[in-house]
Amino acid sequence: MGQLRKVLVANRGEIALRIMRTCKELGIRTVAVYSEADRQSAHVRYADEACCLGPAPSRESYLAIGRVLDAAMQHGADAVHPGYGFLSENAEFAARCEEAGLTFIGPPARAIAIMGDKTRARMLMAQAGVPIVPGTPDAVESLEEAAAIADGIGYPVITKAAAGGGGKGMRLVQSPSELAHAMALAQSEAQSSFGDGRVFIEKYLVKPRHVEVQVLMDSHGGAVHLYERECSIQRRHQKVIEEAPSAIVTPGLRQRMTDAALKAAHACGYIGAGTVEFLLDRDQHFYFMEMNTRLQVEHPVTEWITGLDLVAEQIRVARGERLAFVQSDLAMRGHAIECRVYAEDAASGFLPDAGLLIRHAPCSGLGVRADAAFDGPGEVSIHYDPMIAKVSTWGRTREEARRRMLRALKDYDIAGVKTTIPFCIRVMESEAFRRGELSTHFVNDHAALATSRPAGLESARAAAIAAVLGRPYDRPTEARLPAVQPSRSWQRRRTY
Ligand code: MV4
Repeated sequence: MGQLRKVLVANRGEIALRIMRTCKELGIRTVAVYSEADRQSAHVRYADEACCLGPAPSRESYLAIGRVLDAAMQHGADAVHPGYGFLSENAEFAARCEEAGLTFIGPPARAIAIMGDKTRARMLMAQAGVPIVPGTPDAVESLEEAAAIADGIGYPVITKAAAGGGGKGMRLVQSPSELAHAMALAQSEAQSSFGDGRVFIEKYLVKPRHVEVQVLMDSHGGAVHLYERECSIQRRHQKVIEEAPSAIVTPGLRQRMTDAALKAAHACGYIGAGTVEFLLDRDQHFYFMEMNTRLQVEHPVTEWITGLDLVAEQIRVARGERLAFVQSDLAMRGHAIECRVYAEDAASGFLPDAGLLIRHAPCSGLGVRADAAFDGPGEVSIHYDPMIAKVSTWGRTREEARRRMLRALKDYDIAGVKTTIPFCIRVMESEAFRRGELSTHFVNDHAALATSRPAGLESARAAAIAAVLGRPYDRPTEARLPAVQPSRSWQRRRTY
């Protein structure tokens, strides 16, 4: 069993703090890394030690493998936890950690590499008996081959990039006449996004749901699933609202999906915490979409219904310990919902906002958890993902969790940037959400939820700004609201 005395957290924001909290509970010292833009950030102040990686751009800081490894060596870290995003699914980084004698708190580099290539993953799943969407397991070599396959599976079909997810290289093809143009666009986008233009084709599923299964494997053959999460409410392939369990997964479907997820994990020699994503169609058929070889943003909803600390489990597995439980020891309890608080303006197509967070006091109370990147006012940077916090709630029932989320979001006291809080409130209040009528088209199908303002919230925001700026609050008119930082578009959007 490898003793881990000091862990370097190769990340920033809420996930860095979240990982450090568990490390402290386990008596493990922590090292924060930060860019110049994050010098004053909460995760830097919370860690036992800290190391500046370099300038703000991620490629010169959080993505700079050499600099992260140097920081780990300089501070005498035993292990590195990558969090999500950045280097968390970089097989080279995982391998170089191990080569440097550092424990990588994550899966083997080989498993990351396999699941990072979507066609390689699809072929492996097909061989392992995990359902994949009808189509080409491998990338198509020619337009003629693509046409023959599309004719075989029937239109509509969808193209996808072999080298990555997040919707890049995805083109819906309704008929044979559209195929050539769609393939050219898909290959070009895949090449520019990933440096790899390979594209494969699948049968297009109409309004599927995104249901994913959390798995946890140790290095001694121990393996459990930790049930499913519903993540269908997304915009531009970025999850916004997640819940566990899914409102429409029956016990029988749950058994089939969790069996398939464990099959997928075993097939790639997975160790650690991972997530197998499925598309679920309206006939309750499910198909492998991809496997995320990292801790997910939305892991708190699974922690709520299982009572487990997934970061602690990752650390125990990384130390070579056996899981302390088998599947029959585990049970779901209650229902959990998570809303992501992004510095984005839902009314303007979720364009990122950035600037000074002049007031930030997250919600709390029974069954409420706020994983926030800030412990007070601070700067929402244009250099990184604009997620400020995640609010998750637990209830004995889905309705109790929903009502608790509504109360928590309305209590969330934040001012200075536009956020997705009003959007999340409207989703929680919507009939479609209350009935569990979700699909991956939810945001498009309910576009009004992104624009109309909930009653009272605007005044609350104005009151918060006025309170901070010392202006007497009266009924604001748009013209008298203090000018909030102008929206500066945020260059790249990553999906986790
Ligand atoms: C699909 C699909 C319909 N049919 N594949 C895959 C990557 C993910 N970010 C979007 N993906 C989809 N793949 C087939 N064969 C619809 C989507 C999709 C989607 C899937 C899950 C969650 C949200 C989504 C939003 C738009 C499209």
